[in-house]
Amino acid sequence: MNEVNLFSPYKLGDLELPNRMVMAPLTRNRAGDGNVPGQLNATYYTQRVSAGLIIAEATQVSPEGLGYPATPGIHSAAQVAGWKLVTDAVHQHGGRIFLQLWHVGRISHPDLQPDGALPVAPSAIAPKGEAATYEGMKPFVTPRALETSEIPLIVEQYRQGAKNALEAGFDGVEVHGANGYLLDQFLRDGTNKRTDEYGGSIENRARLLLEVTQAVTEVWGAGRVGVRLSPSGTFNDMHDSDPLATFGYAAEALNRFGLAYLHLIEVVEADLRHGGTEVPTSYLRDRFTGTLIVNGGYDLDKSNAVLSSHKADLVAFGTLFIANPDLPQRFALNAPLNPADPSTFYGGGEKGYIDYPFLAAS
Ligand code: 8OZ
Repeated sequence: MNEVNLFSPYKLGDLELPNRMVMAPLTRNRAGDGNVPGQLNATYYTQRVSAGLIIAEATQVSPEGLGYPATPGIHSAAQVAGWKLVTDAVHQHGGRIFLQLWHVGRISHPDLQPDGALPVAPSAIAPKGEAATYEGMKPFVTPRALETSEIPLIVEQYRQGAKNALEAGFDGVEVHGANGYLLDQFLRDGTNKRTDEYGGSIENRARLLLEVTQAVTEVWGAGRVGVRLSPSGTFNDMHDSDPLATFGYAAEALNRFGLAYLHLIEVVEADLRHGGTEVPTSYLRDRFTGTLIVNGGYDLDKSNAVLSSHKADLVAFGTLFIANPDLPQRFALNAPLNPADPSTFYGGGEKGYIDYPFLAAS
C-alpha cells in the first residue's frame, strides 16, 4: 500500500506541489520603510523554497489595514515592486508562493493609522490588551464601527490587493479570515453587534468574508485562492456564542467557490484557557468539500498520521519553518531540528531570520 505522507506530491488546483508541507504565513516585522519588502525578505523566502507551498506573511491591503510596525503591504507601487523581488527569487529556485491578504480591523492604533484616525471594525468594541505601536505597546482604543456604505470600499481594497498580488508575480492568494482580524471580527458575534445586513444572523456575519472571497476569486480564479480560519481561536480577544454553527456555516458557504483550499488553525491549549470552544477539525472536514490544510503543532509523526488517515490533505508549519529553512530535507532524513529563538520572531534584521543553519552546515 502506498500510504499518503508528507512527501507525497499533491495537485493543488493546477499547481503541482512536490510535497505536502506548507510554510504557514508568519508575521516577522521585517519589511522596509513604507512597509515595502525587499532583498532580506527575498532571501528568507528563497531559503524555504523546498516547501510544497509557501504562504507569505499577512500583508495589508490598505493603509487602514496596518496593525503592527514593519509588516508589508500590497497597496503601493513600491510594495508591488518589492514583492516582485521575492516572487522572482522564489520562482528562480523552483518554488511556489501565495500571498496572505490582510486587514487588521480593530487590532491597530491611531499611531499606525492615516491621520491618526481610529481603527475601523464591525462594531465599536475595544479588544482587551495592547497594540504594537512604533513607541511600544499601548492600550487598544475603541474602534470606529464601519458605516454600511463603507463596506463596498473594503471589498474593493481586497480586490485591488488581489490584483496587485497578481502583478507582483505570486502563484495565488490566501484570504486571512483568522486570528481576530477584520474578517474574523465580522464573522464572530463577540465582535460583531451590527444591525445591518453584515450583522446579526450567521449568514449576515459571514457576508463580508464571502464578498471578499468572491472579489478575490474574480481576480485570480478560485483555484488560486485559499481562505484561512481559526474556528477555536481566542487570540486578539475573540469569542463566539456558537462556534460550531458559525464555522460550520462558513465552511459550507465557501464550497460555492471551488477554492484551492481551506486552511485551519486548530485549537491550542491557550484557547481553552481563554474560554474558547474547540471546533473539531473533523467537523469542518465533513462540511468543506475541497482541499484542507491543517496547522497547529505538527511534527513528522503527527503529520503523517493526519495525512494517511485523510483527515487533512496538507500540513502547514510555522515555528518549524522559521528555525529550519530545509525542514522537508530534515524530515525526510529524520534529522535533528534547529531550536527556534522566539526573541527574534518579531522585528530585527538578519539575526533569527536568515541565519538559521541548513543541515549540511549545522
Ligand atoms: C503574530 C503577531 C502579529 C501578527 C496572525 C498576522 O496571527 C498574525 C500575527 C501573528 O495571523
